[in-house]
Amino acid sequence: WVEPLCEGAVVLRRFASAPATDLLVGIEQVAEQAPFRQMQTPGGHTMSVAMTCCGPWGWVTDAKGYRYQQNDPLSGELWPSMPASFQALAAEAAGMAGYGSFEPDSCLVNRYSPGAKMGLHQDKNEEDFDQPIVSVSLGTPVSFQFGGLRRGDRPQRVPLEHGDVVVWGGPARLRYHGVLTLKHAEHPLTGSNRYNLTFRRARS
Ligand code: MD3
Ligand code: FE
Repeated sequence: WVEPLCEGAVVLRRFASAPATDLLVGIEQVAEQAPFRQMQTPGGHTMSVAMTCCGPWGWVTDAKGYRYQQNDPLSGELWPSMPASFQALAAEAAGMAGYGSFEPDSCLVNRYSPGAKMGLHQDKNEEDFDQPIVSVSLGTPVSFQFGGLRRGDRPQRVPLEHGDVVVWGGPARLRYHGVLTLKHAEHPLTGSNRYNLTFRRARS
């Protein structure tokens, strides 16, 4: 079940199914300290996805732009620490995809409710594009899209379900990607929500 998606990217189907309940407890604990919020894009739009972060660096967006910072702008406090189980899962998944010694210093937690989506974008606020990104899907299914290195490249669609883990590195690291509108569905562990954990190395 190590399924190549394209050069540099693999899907580990259901890899996070067994630890899913622990991961969801971890998300709840993170959200007690740093609540989910819908951030503003630099263009003045409110994101439909609600986000929070854990680990030393958190990804934020506001009128000033997209960036990583060590403090939660809502509280001014450091982001909650990354649960050890999160870190271990991310490193294990990266290892299975051929990226050894992945030590993420940032975990962005995305919460999609029905109707939420994420437009095509590149993840390029990190310092070292040689480090992969690991993404863990939990809850209701969604259609993920990934394109090429140029915005105009026609994207492919990949269904992502509860427990699926994707590792993006090498030539896939800067590919455009996004998430189509979440449809209404029910999952026993998350209700109508989908969660995505995105593990990154923000700083070298
Ligand atoms: C492909 N999140 O938070 S993770 C994001 O499902 C983000 O919430 C999506 O894109 C989500 O930035 C998808 C999958 C992902 C992450 C990074 C990538 C796919 C990627 C980097 C390069 C190519
Ligand atoms: Fe992304």
